[in-house]
Amino acid sequence: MRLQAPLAALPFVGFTAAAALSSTNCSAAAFQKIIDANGTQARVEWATYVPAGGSLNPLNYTSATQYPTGLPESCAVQVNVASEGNSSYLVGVIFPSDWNGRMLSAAAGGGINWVDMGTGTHYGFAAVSSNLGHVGIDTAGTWAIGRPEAVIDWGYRAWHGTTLLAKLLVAGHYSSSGPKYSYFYGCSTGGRQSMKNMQEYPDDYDGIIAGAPAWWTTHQQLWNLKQTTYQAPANSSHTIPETMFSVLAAEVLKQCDPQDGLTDTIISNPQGCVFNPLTLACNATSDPSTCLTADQLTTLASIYSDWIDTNQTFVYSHVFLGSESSWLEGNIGLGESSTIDQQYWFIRDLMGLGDSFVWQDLDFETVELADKLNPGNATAGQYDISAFADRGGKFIHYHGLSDSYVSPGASVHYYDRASSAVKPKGVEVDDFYRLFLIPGMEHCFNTPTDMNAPWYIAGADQASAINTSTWSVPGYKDAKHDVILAMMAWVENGTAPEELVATVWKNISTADEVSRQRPVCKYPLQAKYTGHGDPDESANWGCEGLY
Ligand SMILES: *[C@@H]1O[C@H](CO)[C@@H](O)[C@H](O)[C@H]1NC(C)=O
Ligand SMILES: *[C@@H]1O[C@H](CO)[C@@H](O)[C@H](O)[C@H]1NC(C)=O
Ligand SMILES: *[C@@H]1O[C@H](CO)[C@@H](O)[C@H](O)[C@H]1NC(C)=O
Ligand SMILES: *[C@@H]1O[C@H](CO)[C@@H](O)[C@H](O)[C@H]1NC(C)=O
Ligand SMILES: *[C@@H]1O[C@H](CO)[C@@H](O)[C@H](O)[C@H]1NC(C)=O
Ligand SMILES: *[C@@H]1O[C@H](CO)[C@@H](O)[C@H](O)[C@H]1NC(C)=O
Ligand SMILES: *[C@@H]1O[C@H](CO)[C@@H](O)[C@H](O)[C@H]1NC(C)=O
Ligand SMILES: *[C@@H]1O[C@H](CO)[C@@H](O)[C@H](O)[C@H]1NC(C)=O
Ligand SMILES: *[C@@H]1O[C@H](CO)[C@@H](O)[C@H](O)[C@H]1NC(C)=O
Ligand SMILES: *[C@@H]1O[C@H](CO)[C@@H](O)[C@H](O)[C@H]1NC(C)=O
Ligand SMILES: CC(=O)N[C@H]1CO[C@H](CO)[C@@H](O)[C@@H]1O
Ligand SMILES: [Ca+2]
Repeated sequence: MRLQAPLAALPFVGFTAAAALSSTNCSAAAFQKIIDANGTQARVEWATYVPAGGSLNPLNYTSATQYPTGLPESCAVQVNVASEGNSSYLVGVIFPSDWNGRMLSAAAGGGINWVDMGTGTHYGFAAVSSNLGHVGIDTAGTWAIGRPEAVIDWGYRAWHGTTLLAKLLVAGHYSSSGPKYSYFYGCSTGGRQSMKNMQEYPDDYDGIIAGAPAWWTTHQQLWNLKQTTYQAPANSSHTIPETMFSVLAAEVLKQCDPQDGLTDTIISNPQGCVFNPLTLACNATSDPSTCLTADQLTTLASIYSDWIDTNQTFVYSHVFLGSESSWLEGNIGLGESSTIDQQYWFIRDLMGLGDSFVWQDLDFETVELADKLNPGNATAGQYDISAFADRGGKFIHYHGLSDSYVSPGASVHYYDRASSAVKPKGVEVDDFYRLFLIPGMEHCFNTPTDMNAPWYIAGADQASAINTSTWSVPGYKDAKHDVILAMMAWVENGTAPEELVATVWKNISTADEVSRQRPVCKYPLQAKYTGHGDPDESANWGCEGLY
């Protein structure tokens, strides 16, 4: 299904599919000509024609789950952009022949995010991404050692440059005046990228969609190590053992599920749950693998508490009740040194404290130093985003309440602070910025098996959980169910999203038979069952005040 109505409403002329497809247009030379005429320092590495149904695999992945497949007929290009000193970054753009007149940037993951770009082309977007100047995901920092220019590119500079270059190429390739509307979506570190861009360069995009954003880089990365230290060293008397994780998840679900008003396997309001961990306390007859000792209960209390440090300084929010399903594979883990090693990249390589820094050294001074250095100015911590509101920008922010990698509390913190910061500027937050907390969603996608909560809203990294040739919400390609279409409706039509309907299917691989759908309400509202009809149908729910 194509996006018919909005296309028809756009006054785009001067572009035909045939024009975009001529071999002269989709050649490295054609793109280099556009760049040179602009005086930009950038070199086209390659351009390639993609036939309808084709794939694009520039990183030579061996599994089709890692690169876009089943693309619409397109032209793709990769450009190397010179930055400061000897640093440079890569920009990728896919130009679908059947262009919708708009641009969609997909935040970087481990390099150019070809998968989410591919998703964007199905809507008709010219799709853009960047590698931000380094190879590898943000869990290794060796690329940053001794390269302050590269750290600035990563922090914010490469995305601005990428955006300008992409707009230039879109104008040139389609012989147009450029994209009529530009959007940016990303999750996790990608959510940070989109928020940082909005804060520094409010004119770049009309709409920003940030999922589970790791926006508070300096505190976020230190907290990820802090989480691991609660369990360290491995096999201590205070270490919660592997066998306890599922027991704990089940007990939290048992206690918190009904407290939100409906026993439906979903914890809709984890912050409103009064959880009593003593039901798991060991006694004389307990099986030691399924109970918690006094020391382990203390560890649990730390995990569920905000990181408050010297002088009552709030450093970072805790994980919420209902996030236990991802603790074992995630940052909390078992206190093993191998898990801790993955948390060092920011402190050792970006802050420059080197390999002699060990987890026992983490303290409030580390936090103060992180804030002072703020490597690459990466923290997207500007709360006054009224400049973005004033230029007509819209911001949709969402976060899964079962996320243990980035605390949903950090998202609430940002929203609350931003609301207060824009008010004195005469800006009402609700007019341009809405936060959606998704009950039972883990980090960016998925839900704990036992909860089976609706989580899919076609956000960043979500469509590829179905397969790499799908897009939007299969069966529900509309602004109620798809956050990208919701954003377009808000920016282009002024229709603000009051709620988003999230979906979970019986089988995510086929995404054919819906298991449950439910509205996700804008913060601080919460979805409430009307009391009539099937609770697995969104029509039987409404949004109500949480407080
Ligand atoms: C992928 O394979 C092609 C063809 O063998 C090669 O030219 C290209 O350099 C490879 N790309 C990467 C990132 O390894
Ligand atoms: C890049 O520049 C840095 C100085 O900023 C230098 O240390 C490094 O050797 C240079 N790398 C290359 C590949 O030229
Ligand atoms: C280069 O492209 C940018 C982005 O589209 C544009 O703002 C600028 O005016 C262009 N410069 C020239 C010399 O064409
Ligand atoms: C902790 O104990 C488990 C089970 O006895 C063992 O497999 C693991 O190697 C131990 N880990 C460390 C770091 O000692
Ligand atoms: C002892 O602990 C177990 C859980 O480990 C619990 O099921 C049982 O009720 C407890 N017994 C008493 C007497 O508290
Ligand atoms: C804590 O607060 C006291 C009293 O205001 C101040 O003197 C001290 O410097 C603070 N400590 C830190 C680490 O900021
Ligand atoms: C980082 O931000 C600070 C404060 O706004 C500013 O003074 C500094 O120039 C910035 N550094 C870079 C590399 O952008
Ligand atoms: C804008 O509203 C019109 C009329 O309801 C609708 O047809 C169109 O799809 C909307 N555009 C977007 C981008 O949502
Ligand atoms: C989901 O569908 C896929 C593809 O048809 C199939 O291989 C898989 O077994 C199914 N999973 C479940 C849990 O039914
Ligand atoms: C991908 O998922 C979509 C939506 O469920 C489906 O229509 C399509 O057949 C799937 N493609 C592949 C290659 O599995
Ligand atoms: C940028 C560019 O070269 N655009 C051209 C693409 O091809 C069509 C048809 O050949 C031309 O009309 C465009 O100017
Ligand atoms: Ca419930």
